[in-house]
Amino acid sequence: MSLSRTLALIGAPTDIGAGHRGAVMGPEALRVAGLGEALHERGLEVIDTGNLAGPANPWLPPTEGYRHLEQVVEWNRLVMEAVQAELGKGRLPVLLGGDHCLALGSIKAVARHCRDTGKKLRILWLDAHADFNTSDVTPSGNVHGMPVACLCGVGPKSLTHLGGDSPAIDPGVLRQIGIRSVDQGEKRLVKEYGVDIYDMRYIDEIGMKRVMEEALEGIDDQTHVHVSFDVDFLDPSIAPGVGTTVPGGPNYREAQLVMEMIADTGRLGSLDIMELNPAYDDHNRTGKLAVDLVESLFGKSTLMRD
Ligand code: HAR
Ligand code: MN
Ligand code: MN
Ligand code: MN
Repeated sequence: MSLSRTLALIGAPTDIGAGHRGAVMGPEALRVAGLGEALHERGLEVIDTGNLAGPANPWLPPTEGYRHLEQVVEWNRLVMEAVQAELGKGRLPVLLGGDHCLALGSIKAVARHCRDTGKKLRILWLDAHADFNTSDVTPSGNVHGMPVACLCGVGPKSLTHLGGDSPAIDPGVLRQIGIRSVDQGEKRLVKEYGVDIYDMRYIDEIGMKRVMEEALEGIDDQTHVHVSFDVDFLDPSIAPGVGTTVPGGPNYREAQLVMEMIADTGRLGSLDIMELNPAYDDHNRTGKLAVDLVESLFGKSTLMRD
């Protein structure tokens, strides 16, 4: 990672795609936990672009399999435009969520940037969930369970065609790590689309080091690595501050190793920090842990190996 990189923090305060209220407070909790200062101390230039201003959450039941689709589209459009603008300035965008439906807008912009600059895209999706639901199979209608499907071209046209191109990505660029909650119909879809999933069973069996070696294989100096970090990736015993905890996630050291090994590639080009929900947290403990892990993602522990 070249330390001359300028990071742009983009706040997206909304829980429009979630099943619990509270991720709307995520960006501020990350700031209060010292995200900007910690990255600045790492020698990076950090510009906080403030918060995007999208529609309020009307908190309605699903219609035709989606909750708040119209507002989800609008928030994703704002995110896509903001991420695109920062990439265009040569900055590394850091999206502060907000719920994970917004990864659609973020990755739409990143995928286009890669096409325009001839870079190879690799997406590391750190999550307890596969987020590959559709309106037909979703148990909830919550769009934060659908962004990966939409990115692969499966979903409502207003999301799959956001920004004009569909599908945004080939499923082959995805590596999902930490997965342990996949709904019945969703299982069939991830198999059909061939999503590369490193689930907790596989992590238990071969260990995080080998998992990451496999997930990072093929990354070279022409690769743009995008990390979509859903904080519910982490075990709830260390990260209670999310709406949808799932037991049996990576522990502190496993999560650090994930971040350290990504840092070692030197190819991180964009980042989402999603689903932090201060309403469920304990004195911003999960926010502080997210900051600690993101510091490692930007090379905090690399000096120890020099
Ligand atoms: N799979 C469930 C659903 O679609 C829960 C999805 C929860 N998703 C997130 N992001 N919190 O990963 O409703
Ligand atoms: Mn997610
Ligand atoms: Mn999740
Ligand atoms: Mn790039």
